[in-house]
Amino acid sequence: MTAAVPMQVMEFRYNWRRDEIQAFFELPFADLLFQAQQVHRTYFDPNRVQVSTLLSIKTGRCPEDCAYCPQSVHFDTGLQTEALLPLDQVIDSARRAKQNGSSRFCMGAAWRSPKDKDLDQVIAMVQAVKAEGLETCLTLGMLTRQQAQRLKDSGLDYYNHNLDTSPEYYPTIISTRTYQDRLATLAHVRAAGIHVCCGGILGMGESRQDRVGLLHTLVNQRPHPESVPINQLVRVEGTPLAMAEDFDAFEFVRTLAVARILMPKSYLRLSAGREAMSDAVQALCFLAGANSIFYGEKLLTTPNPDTQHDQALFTKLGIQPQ
Ligand code: SAM
Ligand code: DTB
Ligand code: SF4
Repeated sequence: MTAAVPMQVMEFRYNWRRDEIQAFFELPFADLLFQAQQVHRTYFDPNRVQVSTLLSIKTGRCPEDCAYCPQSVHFDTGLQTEALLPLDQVIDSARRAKQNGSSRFCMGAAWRSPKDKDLDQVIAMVQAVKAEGLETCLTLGMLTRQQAQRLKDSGLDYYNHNLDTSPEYYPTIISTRTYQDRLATLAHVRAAGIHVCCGGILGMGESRQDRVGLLHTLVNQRPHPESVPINQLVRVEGTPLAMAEDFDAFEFVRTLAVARILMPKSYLRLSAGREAMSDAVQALCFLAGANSIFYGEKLLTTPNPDTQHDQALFTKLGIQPQ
């Protein structure tokens, strides 16, 4: 007999308790993966993976002090900084991403929050990328209600704004903003009618309870975020987390599986950290319910597996990118 897990797993709930979420983490690995597969197969084709490409449209010199981030002005990471990119460079990158098979183009800026005049330029980028036949996603930091509405009116499909970890652990990672600030922007994005992309980072020295706490916040949002990126910390020299311990691959896979069970219809993105993962671990991530990745040899500033390697992995696994 497998451990008892409530049968309401197949329902959509927004009132999960932390102890219930913890119980999924404690299941034997095979039982957890089996449940995650059952949920996954109810809502998705298990052999299809959505593919997005990232572009850093403004790089470095960010005033925030996120302990994981190579782009913070507080840490010396030797990063080459870059002002907001010209529109034609963004269009060139979007065209290449489409040729490589990406269906969504995500543009990220190292801002605490955009100024209204920055937004004018970013809106032109959203419109141009959409005209290339790609879905659009932005991640620009905190937004006001009015800014979120302007982005919606410009046709933006997704906004990425991560909660990163539990509310308790958050202040040890970032001191320049609060969890509540993050939740407020997420509420503005949701109210404007933009699809929400919201997830976190594993491997920052947090405990399993913090991973439970992150999922607890995510799964009790109604509706669930449409897209949930789960990043493994990319350790960058010069950041306070450069020397973080190796993160256990099984705990990474477990976290994805629990997320899949609790947010059955959300796209779960196996995000940063794939460069440090074997193909076998990535295959387990797909088995646990991950169904989206970033294509292309760079994330925002750090390396990602090259597209040919990913295409070979998909062929080996019989996965169709879309
Ligand atoms: N500045 C905006 C913000 O923080 O919302 C947008 C860009 S920021 C780089 C986007 C996300 O990348 C962060 O929220 C964080 O979750 C993730 N990230 C940044 N550095 C990372 C790293 N070294 N490893 C894994 N994920 C990272
Ligand atoms: C997300 O959750 N991961 C992506 C995307 N959203 C913007 C960013 C990962 C960044 C990794 C560090 C870097 O390349 O600078
Ligand atoms: Fe700035 Fe975003 Fe990096 Fe934090 S994660 S330092 S807000 S670019």
